[in-house]
Amino acid sequence: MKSRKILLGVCACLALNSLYAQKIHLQPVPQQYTETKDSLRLSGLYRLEADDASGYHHVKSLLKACLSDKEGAETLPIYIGVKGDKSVRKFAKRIPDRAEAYYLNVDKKGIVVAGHDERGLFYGVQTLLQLLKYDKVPVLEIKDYPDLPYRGVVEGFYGVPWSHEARLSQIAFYGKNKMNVYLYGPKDDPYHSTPNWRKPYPEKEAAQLKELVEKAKENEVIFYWAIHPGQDIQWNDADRNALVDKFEKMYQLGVRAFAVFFDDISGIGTDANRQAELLNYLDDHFVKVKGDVAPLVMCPTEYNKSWSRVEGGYLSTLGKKLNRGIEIMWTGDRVIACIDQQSLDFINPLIQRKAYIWWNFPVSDYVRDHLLMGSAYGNSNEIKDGMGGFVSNPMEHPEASKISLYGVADYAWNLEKFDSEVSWKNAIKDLMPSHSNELEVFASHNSDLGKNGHGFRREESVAVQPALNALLSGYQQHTIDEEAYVKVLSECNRIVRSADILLSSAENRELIEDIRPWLIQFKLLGEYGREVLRLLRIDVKAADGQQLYLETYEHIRALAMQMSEVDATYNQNPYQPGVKTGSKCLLPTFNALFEQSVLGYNALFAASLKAEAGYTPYQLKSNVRQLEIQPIRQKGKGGEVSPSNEVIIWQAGGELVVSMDHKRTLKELVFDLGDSQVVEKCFKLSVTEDGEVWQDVAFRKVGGRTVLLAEVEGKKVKAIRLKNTSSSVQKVFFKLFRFTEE
Ligand code: LOG
Repeated sequence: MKSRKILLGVCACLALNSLYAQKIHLQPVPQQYTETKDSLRLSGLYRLEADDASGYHHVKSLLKACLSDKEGAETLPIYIGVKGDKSVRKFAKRIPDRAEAYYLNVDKKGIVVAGHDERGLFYGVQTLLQLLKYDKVPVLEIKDYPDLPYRGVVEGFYGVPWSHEARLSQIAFYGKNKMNVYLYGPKDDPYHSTPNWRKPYPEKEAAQLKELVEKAKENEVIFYWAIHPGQDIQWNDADRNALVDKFEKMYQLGVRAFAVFFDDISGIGTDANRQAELLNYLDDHFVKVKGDVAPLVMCPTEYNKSWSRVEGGYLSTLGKKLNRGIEIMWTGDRVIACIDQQSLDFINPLIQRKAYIWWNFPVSDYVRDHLLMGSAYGNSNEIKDGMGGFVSNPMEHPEASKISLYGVADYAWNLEKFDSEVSWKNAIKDLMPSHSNELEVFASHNSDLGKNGHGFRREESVAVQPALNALLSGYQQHTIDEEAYVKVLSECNRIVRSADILLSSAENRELIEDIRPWLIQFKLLGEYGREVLRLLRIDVKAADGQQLYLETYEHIRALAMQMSEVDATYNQNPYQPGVKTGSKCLLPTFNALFEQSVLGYNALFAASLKAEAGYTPYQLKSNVRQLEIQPIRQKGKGGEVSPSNEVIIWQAGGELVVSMDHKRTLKELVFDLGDSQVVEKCFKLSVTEDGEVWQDVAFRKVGGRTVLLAEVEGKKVKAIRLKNTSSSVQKVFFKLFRFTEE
């Protein structure tokens, strides 16, 4: 076959010419990388050598970014090809014999990128593009391949689905970072789930999905379209055909990979035998018949260990009955969990295949007032042989999710070399090259989830935490730890500066829009901290000390009020409304310092300045495991238990008790467990005035089909109790529990 020569010219990005060879950073970290002491100054002039008939248009177009029409200059050849192509024949033996592998060599004679297959070639070229950003590189050789066959993202969260533009940008990002799967399954797309899964997409959405499929192809990403039919599926021919018809419609839009999700459902849809029969039918009569469709992926109803074995046999039934090639998803020991060898040792034998991990991070649909922008740490580095795939469920903020998705890409490609901290820093640089320092400050204080029903927490404010602790404990003993004080103060300054710079940065506007309310709040938090620190220093016994103290005190109260206004104004979703930032270490420490200082002042001057920050009048107790740490919060004149996304396994006798700090007069109480008939039959709602004698309260349906209104108006109560009084486990949702006071 004749070789074709294409001239490539100077890359604009190569104009910089440093004197020193920089340390090469490649993402994800390659499996085998060898460099010699020799180095090569990249001239920026290349010619492409590829087999004429090879195609690889999407691969070639990646390199075209460097095209120039300058001819005649001395050029360095870039040989690209796939095993079997003439252009890379000499290197065939050096390509690792694994799917998606590539071989890359850079020396004075030229550059070689040889893929095991087309995707491998694509990945090799991605690595090359990273190298070409340096003006000088060592003579080097890379042999690379992924540890896991499937790596990527499941858009599987509740809340506002990603926009079309955001998805296009995501898919390009996956390609760049060598992730090969995007599973489309936003819970709030009605055509994915009940009630409209049977219906075809309207024209506009269909056209957009088609475009996504094409974008995915260009980026070597397998576009999986998932359906979530379990809440109202009837196990009959009509529904089976409806499902096949829907798949067929999606096939016509170009989709060549399908998934069926049975998570978070109750009722007859949860039957393992029926689910397996349906999946096998789809496998035998759709996937295999088409011939060009990827292996099916399914998400089971019992998708984590804490729910399995409730009725026994669900997972082993799937394991036994599901066709071998069908992948089974798994979130680990709990809904939100990290994966280790033990978790795989539990699940893999049961399902008789390697679990396809659905990692519920950085998803924030159960803590929507927080951003999860910390590193992707916590999964074992030694389990590459135990997983069939690894996909991450992100936040509804697409751009902000990229920090952890970058880490996921890094992890799933090369588990043993994954360093979450290094990867996190690189991700930040990648997202905002010119303002990475500021973004790092923000992300380092916006990573924990706060108290939540899943009990999943993350590190936050790690670097400044010792100083915060030292300052607080010193102050509690009436001293100021000078070193800690300076550190915390400079962190406050950094926070204010970073927030300002990011808010007005022209770089990555999509990201700034994702996080804008949190940036506004973050700036206030920095100012608040700064003023609290100032307060600690005021000598109240000096001439104008008291005056200065009162002024600063007033400023702090004003900042606190502005923070609560931001919390009550932005991000007002009905689940966890509001905007929390620095909530793990910074805010609690500032609050405690403030309180301590004001109490001291009050004692000294017999004053009565308000000192408390964040007092809550309600408390929740439950012996239902999924509810026991569910947050409760004040909402207007009343309170609300945070709703949950999943099905609650509510044991016989299990109860939820909301108690009040003192007797309060109720006006209204509404609650929703998803199925009002079950509630009427199996649950009792009661209230107590003295904390001892309980009195049942009647309730009835209002408005929506499942919302119940209790007759509590005018009742004086110390506590409210909802109890499963039937003699069996009830599987219910927990969509709403809200009361108001008179
Ligand atoms: C859902 C998922 C949701 C996530 C976090 C799975 C398999 N399903 O509790 O849609 O985003 O947890 O809230 C889930 O995780 N249910």
